[in-house]
Amino acid sequence: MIEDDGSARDRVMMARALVIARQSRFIAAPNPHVGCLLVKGDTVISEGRTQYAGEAHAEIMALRAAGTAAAGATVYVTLEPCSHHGRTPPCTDALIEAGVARVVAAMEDPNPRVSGRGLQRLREAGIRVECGLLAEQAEPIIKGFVLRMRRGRGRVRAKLAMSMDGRTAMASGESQWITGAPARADVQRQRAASCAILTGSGTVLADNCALTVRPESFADTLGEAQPPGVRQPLRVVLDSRRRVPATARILSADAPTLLLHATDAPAAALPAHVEQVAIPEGASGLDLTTVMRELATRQCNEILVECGPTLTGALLQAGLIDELIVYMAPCIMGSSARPLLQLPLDAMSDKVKLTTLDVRRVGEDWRFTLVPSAS
Ligand code: AOF
Ligand code: ZN
Repeated sequence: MIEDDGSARDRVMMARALVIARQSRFIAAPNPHVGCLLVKGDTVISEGRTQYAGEAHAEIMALRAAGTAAAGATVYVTLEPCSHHGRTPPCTDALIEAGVARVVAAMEDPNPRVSGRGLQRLREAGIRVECGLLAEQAEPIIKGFVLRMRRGRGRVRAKLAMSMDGRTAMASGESQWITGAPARADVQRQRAASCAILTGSGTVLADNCALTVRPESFADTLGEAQPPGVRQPLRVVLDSRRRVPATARILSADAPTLLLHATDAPAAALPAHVEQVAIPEGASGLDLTTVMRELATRQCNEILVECGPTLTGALLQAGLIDELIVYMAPCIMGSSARPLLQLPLDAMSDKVKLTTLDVRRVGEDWRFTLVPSAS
């Protein structure tokens, strides 16, 4: 029994709802992953989390599991319940019909079709409504969705792996492997939680990478509730001259692939399942802002960049990277090996400033999460 005015209980319940929300991060996109709890007193009557797009939202899952016991319950939900008819009917209507007494939401839904209307509708139905509890934890877990709703494009994170001397490949291009198995499994998890994996033709030609999600490599962290079949993110290849051969692993049929090329690229006979879109060219290569716009139209919340130093450097310089995820391995690759980024700078005043969000050890390697400064 938690003894106070109820606010400690509210925090505990919302913290649990956030845990449940995270369990849907591999399946919910382009929907935000949301967690929901129905509670009476200190007892959790049911839990629900967002299913695949077009299927039930978190609140509906929790209501279904509770049945008639939902009447009079308090609802803890990590995002404002929706009030619109999207791929599914409004959660607000289902909550009202079930007769819940109180709704505690962590944050408003940034979707302009909802944005406060869900909370208002619940209040109008006589339900006690509060919003903002643990918002500082709720927003980061659906950051890509929030950015897509607010600024029109999702979150772009660039993943890099380097040696202690900041090298990412030998002069020959050989780069397998710099980091150990735990770090590579960590990348698999990042991929699985992404809507798109962006790379360049240089990386594809050098590594013949598949860039698919292999759930067996991180099965230990999938959670018991994980439905079978993790979603395969869209593989996006920037290949202005259409140099990637039809036999490349990245064009395999086991995951969707979008090949972006220049308008005047030579014709190529690629497998029919590979979607090809022409993008205008910028100063060097495809116009990267247009590339990101193309991904926004495809409702990509989370975009993981896994490419070589040239494209990563260009994206960083264009201000299109929101976060760098850098794995640093305890090895030295020497001075003829390739650098982390192709970004020629002359003066100390030109240096790109980064803010460290997180540093942690992953197996024998270190993972830095960094945000480029605005200026
Ligand atoms: C909720 N609970 O679990 C989620 C919500 O097309 P639909 O019907 O699936 O609606 C998608 C929108 O619903 C999505 O853009 C976001 O605004 C909201 N997501 N809302 O009540 C949930 N995932
Ligand atoms: Zn909903």
